Amino acid sequence: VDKKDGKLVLANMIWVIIALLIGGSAGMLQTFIRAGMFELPFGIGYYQLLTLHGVILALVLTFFFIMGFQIASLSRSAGAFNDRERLLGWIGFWLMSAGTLVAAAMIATNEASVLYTFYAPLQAHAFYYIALAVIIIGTWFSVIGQLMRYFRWRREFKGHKTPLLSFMASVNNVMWLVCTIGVSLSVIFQYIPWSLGIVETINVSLSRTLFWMFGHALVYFWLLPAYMSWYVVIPKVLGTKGFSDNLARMSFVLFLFFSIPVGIHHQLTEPGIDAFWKGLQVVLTFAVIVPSLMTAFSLFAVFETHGRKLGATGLLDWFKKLPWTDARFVLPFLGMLFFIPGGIGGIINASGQMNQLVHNTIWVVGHFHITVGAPVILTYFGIMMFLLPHITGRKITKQLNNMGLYLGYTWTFGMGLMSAAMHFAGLRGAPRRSTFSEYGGADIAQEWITYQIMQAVGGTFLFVAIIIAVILFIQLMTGPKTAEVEEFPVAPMMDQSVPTTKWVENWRVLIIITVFLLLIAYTVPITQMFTENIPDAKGFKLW
Ligand code: HAS
Repeated sequence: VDKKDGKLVLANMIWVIIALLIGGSAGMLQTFIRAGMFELPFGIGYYQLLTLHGVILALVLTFFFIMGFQIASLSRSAGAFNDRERLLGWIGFWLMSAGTLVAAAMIATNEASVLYTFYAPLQAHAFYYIALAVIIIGTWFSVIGQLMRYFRWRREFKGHKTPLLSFMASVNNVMWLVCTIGVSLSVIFQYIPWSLGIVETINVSLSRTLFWMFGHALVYFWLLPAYMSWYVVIPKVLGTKGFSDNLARMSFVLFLFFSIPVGIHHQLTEPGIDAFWKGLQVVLTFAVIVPSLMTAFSLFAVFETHGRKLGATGLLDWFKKLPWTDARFVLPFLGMLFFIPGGIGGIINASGQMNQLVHNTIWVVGHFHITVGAPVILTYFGIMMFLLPHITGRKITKQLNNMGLYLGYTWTFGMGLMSAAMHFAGLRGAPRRSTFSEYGGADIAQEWITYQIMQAVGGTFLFVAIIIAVILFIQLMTGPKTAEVEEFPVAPMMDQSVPTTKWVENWRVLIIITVFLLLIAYTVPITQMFTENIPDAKGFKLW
């Protein structure tokens, strides 16, 4: 990674560490409150803390990490940014930082206790929505700088296959530009005028639909950087080649197509959306599972071929040949293990009838902790293990590698316990987004208490893991400089020399298909929100 680009990457990563510490501490308190073991002092509200926890981890930590890692990936694979491209990255960084500080101030003063989904009719201070808009605009600046770097490479090396990492980052960036249109329209034309008192009412269905048009693509925006590492970095850490360049590109293209027209699977129990359109988006959701299955297949292929090269001959003994003492491998690998039940849970959620059982229960919270909270975050940790010393001119020492392993095991134990308890409690009906209550002595609520205590124990382990992580990351950046610098591992693919099918990098075609699917999935449901199903009552009109 180029030195000047490295500074920008590092600036983003420092936010990641701060967000981890604040958001993680809020998370531990959350589990104690839900277990009835702790009451918040100084009049701090439960939803205030929950908003802080969600926003700082799900939005702030992830956004800064993704910008930092993608800039590093482009600089590593396509070459250094030029001054203009890097400037866009810095403008993005400062806008995101300013937006984050204002949003944090609004949450701290209890002016924005609306959770990370900011569903209307919950209302926050107008500054909060403006701050969110500024954060999103900040990401656009950074993303455009990255796309300019990618397209400059294409111009300079006309006719050549683009570096895989740069292509992957660009898919994620284009997906981001398209999916943020919905939520931006909602924030600018609905939430800001409504919170300023310019209009009295807000169309709740429309705001939720525009949110989820963005909100589900958001989960893949988090996931794809982890997949970039699984496809490209992990094989190099093993000392082998990646499985297939073409398959990896195809899987990312499928994410571009199917990440956005699926948001209504978060609204399956909501009135105001026709069953046909819910059904269609469920079908599209099953399509977005395919690229994850392709990824799982590639990973197994890499692991097995690597083990066989090292002499494994039995059915599963190749498994033993994996580098079990290298934190750069173990952290993401633990994440992959979580993604097996995480993916199964997602498929359950997406299945219309089963969604009726789990929707709005704490099962869903369990689901997102074993998707974003484990595969994604553990892979981010694995990336930080090499990226921080790589940028600051250091090497991972044995002691820091071992700390990375402890981080992985503690996180896995804590997250495993907490999220398993959430899934089981959810199946017994425990609601999400609720503080401790005995529900008037209801028998069923008694059943949830054991699970709530398990969550608090898991939350405590996670907090310990966060302390390890923060100390580790600071040491990775500040230890003594070394002559030999940690590498940013990038593996060649087994089919490196095979040319890519032309249309896979024909952005005009890719964007047309993406927008076409988006229009098919959303035109009628959104039109109906203006024309039908809108009771003429305060709170349900457009404005
Ligand atoms: Fe989800 C709710 C459906 C994936 C995050 N999801 C959420 C929410 C979040 C979230 C944050 O259809 C809550 C939002 C809120 O606040 O209300 N989700 C899915 C589906 C998938 C899925 C179908 N979700 C994710 C990912 C997330 C994430 C990824 C974050 C990063 N989700 C839903 C639905 C809801 C939902 C409904 C709404 C629920 C409701 O009613 O509210 C799929 O993408 C999953 C596909 C994944 C797989 C797994 C592939 C496995 C791999 C690992 C291989 C392992 C190896 C190791 C190689 C098919 C790649 C091998 C070693 C061995 C030893 C075996």
